[in-house]
Amino acid sequence: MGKKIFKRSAAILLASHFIIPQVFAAQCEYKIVDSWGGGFKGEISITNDGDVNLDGWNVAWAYTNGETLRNTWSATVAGGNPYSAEALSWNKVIRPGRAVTFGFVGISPNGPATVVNVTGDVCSNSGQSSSGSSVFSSASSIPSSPSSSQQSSMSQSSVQSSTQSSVVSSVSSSEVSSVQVSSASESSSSVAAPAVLWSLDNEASSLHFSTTKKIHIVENMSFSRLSGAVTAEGVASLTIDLTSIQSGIDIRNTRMQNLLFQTDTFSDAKVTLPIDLDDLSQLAVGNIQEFTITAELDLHGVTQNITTSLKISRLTDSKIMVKNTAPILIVADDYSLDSGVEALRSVANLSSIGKVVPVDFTLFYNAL
Ligand code: UQ8
Repeated sequence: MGKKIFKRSAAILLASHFIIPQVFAAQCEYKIVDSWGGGFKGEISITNDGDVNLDGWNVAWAYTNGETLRNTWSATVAGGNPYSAEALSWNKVIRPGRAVTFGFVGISPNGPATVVNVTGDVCSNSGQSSSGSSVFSSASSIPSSPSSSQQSSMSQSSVQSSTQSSVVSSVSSSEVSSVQVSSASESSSSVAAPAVLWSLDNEASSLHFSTTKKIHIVENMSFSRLSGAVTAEGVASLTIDLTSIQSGIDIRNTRMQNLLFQTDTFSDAKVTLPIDLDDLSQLAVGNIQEFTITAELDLHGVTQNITTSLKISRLTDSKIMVKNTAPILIVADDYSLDSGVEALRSVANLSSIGKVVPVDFTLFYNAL
């Protein structure tokens, strides 16, 4: 049924393509969101300024000052220099007025990282209407929320309204009409952020982890400031304020913030995942259900997927509890935390510090 609608609307679009020239109206923007000695965190956003869905995107960019990328997220990034990025299954459709953002961490050995141009079919029409027309689909073919069976992780920031007006690149004025090049801030004024349906209750929620030193000494630590939401688009999130570390010793809190998490640059860790709101709506008050999920954890500028099992309990109509079924094992090296752990080991004069850290949480979400 859905396929029929899709085929019909695709046929209408195809037919209309020969009558009305297809307008490409995406702005591709490269931004440096953070930088530090020899490194940087960047983002590329693609904002659909047209009035039909943009279905599929692929962009490219090249560095001129020796920058190279180390970690990327929310896109399939390929190449050395130039680099290219292709949409993942969950973020290939960009609705009118919406933006998709993907990110990366890189090194910049020759001084501060530079802002570069982004190119791609979706970034301008530049006479490529035939290849470009295939990336637009009718709005009716787009599911309203991601399916829980999608294995790729979803970042809340991946589908968002863009409020940035800085450094819009790749849509050169010679290639596009003035209609297409509206600024991202202009387009964002008419775009509402995804509606938040559930909000994390920080007072009730907790997240603990255990550390090991000198082989046998295990200690429990936690974070006291957690926030998060579940949106109408089916994206659940958890943000951990890393400056709220509770290690039991003040000087240790400070050292872990400065030397390990580097909170001046990476103040939060963020977990995001797609959830199936329809599945959850079947969960009756008093019932518990186990789900296997894949989430994205963005920690210390590195994003990794975590697949784990969660127990979700509906406590009341307006309160849901989420617990991990088994400890989630975080390996410090996977998030480029190994040099920080080594620095702490040496400052504290310890013979060893374990690099595998079990994490447990109990989260409560209240309906808004
Ligand atoms: C409708 C409705 C509401 C539905 C909701 C349904 C739903 C499914 C919601 C989803 C909820 C959700 C968001 C679920 C999340 C799922 C997942 C996958 C969560 C992942 C959580 C996670 C793993 C978070 C990471 C937390 C984190 C940042 C932990 C820190 C880990 C590390 C690496 C710590 C380093 C510890 C270390 C090595 C310390 C070294 C150290 C030691 C040992 C020491 O002794 C010492 O003192 C001398 C030090 O000195 C300073 C040390 O540094």
